[in-house]
Formats: sequence, structure tokens, C-alpha cells
Amino acid sequence: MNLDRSFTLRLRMGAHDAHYAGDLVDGARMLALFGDVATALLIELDGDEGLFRAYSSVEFLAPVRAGDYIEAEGRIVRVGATSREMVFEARKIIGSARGAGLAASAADALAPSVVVCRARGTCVTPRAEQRRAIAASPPAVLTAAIVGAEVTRAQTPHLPITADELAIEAERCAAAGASVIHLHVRDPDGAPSQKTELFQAALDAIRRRADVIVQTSTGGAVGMSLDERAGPLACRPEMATLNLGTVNFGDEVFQNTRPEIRELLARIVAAGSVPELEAYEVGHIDEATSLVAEGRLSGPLHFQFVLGIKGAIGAREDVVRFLVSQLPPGSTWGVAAVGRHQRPMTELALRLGGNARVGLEDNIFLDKGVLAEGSAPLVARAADYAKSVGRSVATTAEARALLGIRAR
Ligand code: KMH
Ligand code: ZN
Repeated sequence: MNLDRSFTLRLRMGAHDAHYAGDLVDGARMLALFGDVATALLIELDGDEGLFRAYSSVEFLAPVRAGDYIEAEGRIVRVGATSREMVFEARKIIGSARGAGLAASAADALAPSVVVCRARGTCVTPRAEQRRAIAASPPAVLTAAIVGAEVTRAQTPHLPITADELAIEAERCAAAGASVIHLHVRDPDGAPSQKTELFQAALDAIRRRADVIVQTSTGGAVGMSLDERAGPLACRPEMATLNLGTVNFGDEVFQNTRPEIRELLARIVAAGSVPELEAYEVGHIDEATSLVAEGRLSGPLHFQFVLGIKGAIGAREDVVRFLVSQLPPGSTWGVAAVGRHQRPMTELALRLGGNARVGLEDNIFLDKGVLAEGSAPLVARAADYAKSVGRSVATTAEARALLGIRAR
């Protein structure tokens, strides 16, 4: 279920709403509107009107008068077993105009609107009254991209490099809620590599420590040949990435020509691996559809939207919503957003019913200026957020089922 819902009421404050001198409407009237908004949200979520328990904050920011039109909007931000936390905003969209020489009927359509009240509060729907299962949302599959090809030890000392370091990090991430490890490997000197032996060593070390789906990269690093990039497929990983098109990648070009995509896909299929489709642009979804039409790929498809790479599509809410709207039916999707976009895009994806990838490959910071001590704290935060909006976090077995990965 998509928890990212809002509900908006629009209505006119009449003379009967004016309570104080100067036709002023009392603040409690805004709270009454928020109560109705909250009730609508609870009905949509639970099939029950629920109850308002408490406001944790209320701010009155501008006067409301008879004749004003108010738009009151609310959104659910956190879902517990019975509690539903919401934020509210009331805006004046039309205001009666007062002043010397103006008719009593003078009014203005306000653009931009004026925020008159903001609030945050918690409602409760007792379990027995919850008629809809919020659990209809699939468990959230969290992927940890623990190393990547670009980040260096000079940028963060927390980057795992050796097979043992990768395995320890994978184990920490699994304990924090990751069911998929997106894996690159490095030479002992830290340079990115796609060598089969290095991947095999990392896979073996990870398997000894954790039951996770290992998704090996076939993207490697910019400039690698196709044969080089295909190196990890000799390990027959459960999953492997398939990059769906050529993009600018910062100041470089990440080349994925159409013949290369088809060749890599054929090798992924031959390895018995499930492809994760990396989309850096809208047209990459169309390319996946072409691969299905050509009989090279069969559904359900698993997309990862890689957002915020300089030179490719931006990490914005409207982008995510549009990409999701373009997916073939039955597809699963996740968001991997880089840098400071990782947290907000992860949270958006989890609210919208999607999956998320976090980790040092895409973002080395936990907060502004604070390095993440590995990828596990980023996974833990995503898992906490998923639960806060009523999603469970997929176990590895659940993730295998959701992604169509057969036990080996
Ligand atoms: N390192 C990037 C150039 C993938 O893993 O499939 C490509 C990448 C994508 O990381
Ligand atoms: Zn990667």
C-alpha cells in the first residue's frame, strides 16, 4: 500500500465562523478542519474514523477572517501498530480585501497562498477497528551497496576492501536489515576490479558470515571492457546488475551500448542470475520493455532508479513518481540516490511502496559532515524509517521470493 497520501479540504469561512472582533475566526476552527482531514486519512488507511489523541505542536501563523477560503491539508508521516502521526497545514487561498475605498465584497485570490496554521498530531485506530491490512505493502527490500567502484579510502576510512572486510560489512548490513548486498570488489591496492577470483573470494567470505542475496555489479568502473565487466558472472551470483543505457557519469561517460546491454543480459541469463535493471534515465525503462519484447528478458522486472548522478536524471520526488508511473505492470522498483539525496529519496521510495539502496557506494555521510561508519548505519536508518511508515523489512527469504530468486 502506498502510504504517501495526503488529503485536502477547501472551504469558505462564513460570517458564522467569525468569533472575535474584526470578523476574526478562532484558531480552534483550523483544528476542527485538521480533525476532518485526519478522519479522512484514517478512513482511507484503516476503513475507520479512528480518534484524534493529541497534538504535539500547533502554530497559528496568520489571521483568518470571515470571507477567507481555507485549504487544509494533512499527510500521514508515521504509522505504528495503532498510532498514525500526521502533519497538517492550513492555507488561505482567497482573502477578503479590507481597506478604505474597497467594497465590502472585495476579495483577492492569493498567489502564493498564505500559511495560517501548521500542526502535528497523532491519531489512533484501535486494532479491532482496523478494517484494512496496512501490511498489504510488500516488505521493503533494502540493498546495501557497501563499496562501489569510485569511493576511496582517502574519502572515508570506513570503506571495506578485502574479502574479509567486505564480509564483515555485509554481515553488519544484514543484521541492520539488508537482504541484498550490491557488490563490487577492489584490488589489494584499492583499485576497482571485476576479476572473477576476487569476487569468488568475497562471495565465499560473505556466505560464511551471512545469508544475504549477493548482487554482483556488471557495471564495474567507467572504461572497463564488456568481458572485464562480466567477470563476476563466472561465480553464478544470485543477482547481477544490468545497466540499461549510456549516460554521462559525472565528467565521464558510462558506456552501455544496445549490443553491449544485450550481450551482458545474455551472460547474466546464462549464469542463472536474476538481473536488476539499473535505470539512469526515463528511456531506460523503454529499453527494458524492448528487451522483454525481443524475448531476452522475462518479467517480473526489478528496477533500480539511480538518481542524482551528475549528468543524468535528478533525485527529485516528481522524477520518482514519473518513473514509477512508467513501469511495466508487476515490476518491483527501488531507488539508489547519491550523496545528500540518499536519505530523502530512500524515505520517499519506502513511503511509496518501493525498495531502497543505501551504502557507501552512493553516499559516505550519515549526516552533513558526519561520515557513516560503514554502510550498516545507513541500512539501520532506512530500516527504522520503513517500520515507521508501517512497512516490514524483508528478510532474505522474503526478498528471494519477491525477486523471484530460486534457492540454489
Ligand atoms: N560504477 C559505475 C560506473 C553497477 O554496479 O552496475 C557503475 C555501477 C553500476 O556501479
Ligand atoms: Zn555499483
